[in-house]
Amino acid sequence: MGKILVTGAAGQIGSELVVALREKHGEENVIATDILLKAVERVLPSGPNEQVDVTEIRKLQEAIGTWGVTTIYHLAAILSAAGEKNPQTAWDVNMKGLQNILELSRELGVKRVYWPSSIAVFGPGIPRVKTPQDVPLVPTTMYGITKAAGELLCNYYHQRYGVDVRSIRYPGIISNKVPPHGGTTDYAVDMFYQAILKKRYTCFVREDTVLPMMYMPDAIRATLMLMDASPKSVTYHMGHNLAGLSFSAGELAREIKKHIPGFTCEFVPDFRQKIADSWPESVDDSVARRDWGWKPKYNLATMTEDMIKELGARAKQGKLAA
Ligand code: NAD
Ligand code: AKB
Repeated sequence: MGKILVTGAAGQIGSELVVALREKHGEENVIATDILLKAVERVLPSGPNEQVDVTEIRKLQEAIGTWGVTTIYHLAAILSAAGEKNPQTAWDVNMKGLQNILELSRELGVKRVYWPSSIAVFGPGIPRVKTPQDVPLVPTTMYGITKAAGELLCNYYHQRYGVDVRSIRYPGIISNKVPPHGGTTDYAVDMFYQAILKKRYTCFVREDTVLPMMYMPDAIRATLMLMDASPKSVTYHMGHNLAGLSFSAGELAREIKKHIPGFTCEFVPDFRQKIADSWPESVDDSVARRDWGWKPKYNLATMTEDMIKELGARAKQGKLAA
């Protein structure tokens, strides 16, 4: 079989997606790459790993050619909060990286490409509850701009060159293996770590802030479902809306308190509040449900229970650090 290349593999999603792909396709068939080789070797100690900067087209070309890559999961990116601190870098990494991947896929005949978009494509002036799939995309962050432009670029490469590129507008992803960094939805993960380690947390968005979120097992399952779907059932080559859970920061704190009664949370909004306020509270994912059978499994209660079980077990072994 052709090999699978994953970029940005050391990150929050890559570190778990690579494990799922290696389980499904065989360890030797999935090449995990990241700009940080040491980080990828630490989180994915077995299987082929390589240092690849996605902004360097020659290095990418060499990796795709040498390994005989037929499928790419392109995850490398700068996220929303980090992108607001350094918009130029966010543009360079997110746009140049995606263009390099699409161009090489066209040139070298890569059969299928996965590229995640985000709820960050949305901006003000649209319904914030059950945001429809097709609304004007007017994001207010550089990250959101790169995701909206990236969706158009994916659609262009599909229509013009037939590149089979597929995409999901991930909500904020909640997970317990590699902590997130540089995003606006990070508080929904940080809260768990701090509740377990210190029994208190200072949350950087208001208590009533509601955002769409998803537990990692659902996100991985959705990604594999979309990539396995037959080309006929994938009618969309821009990002698919995907709903999992929607809750306020206060509701999450109260749910955690059910398991850790002494937990206290205060809410001290910083610059990320403005980003959160520009995003939907929930999205309408009927296209993904209709076209490739998407349905989430986790709700707030089951996700919280599982997070606390996993992180609590690591804390007991002295292996948990935020
Ligand atoms: P992350 O920040 O945890 O990981 C990104 C990885 O990319 C890091 O390991 C980093 O070292 C690497 N990277 C950065 N610049 C690079 C470069 N020039 N070349 C190669 N690698 C580089 O991000 P994540 O949360 O795992 O997100 C993965 C993808 O999913 C991104 O495209 C992100 O926009 C998207 N997404 C994530 C979420 C979420 O909540 N985690 C939500 C929506 C969309
Ligand atoms: C971020 O907060 O930047 C990401 C995202 C929703 O794209 N988690």
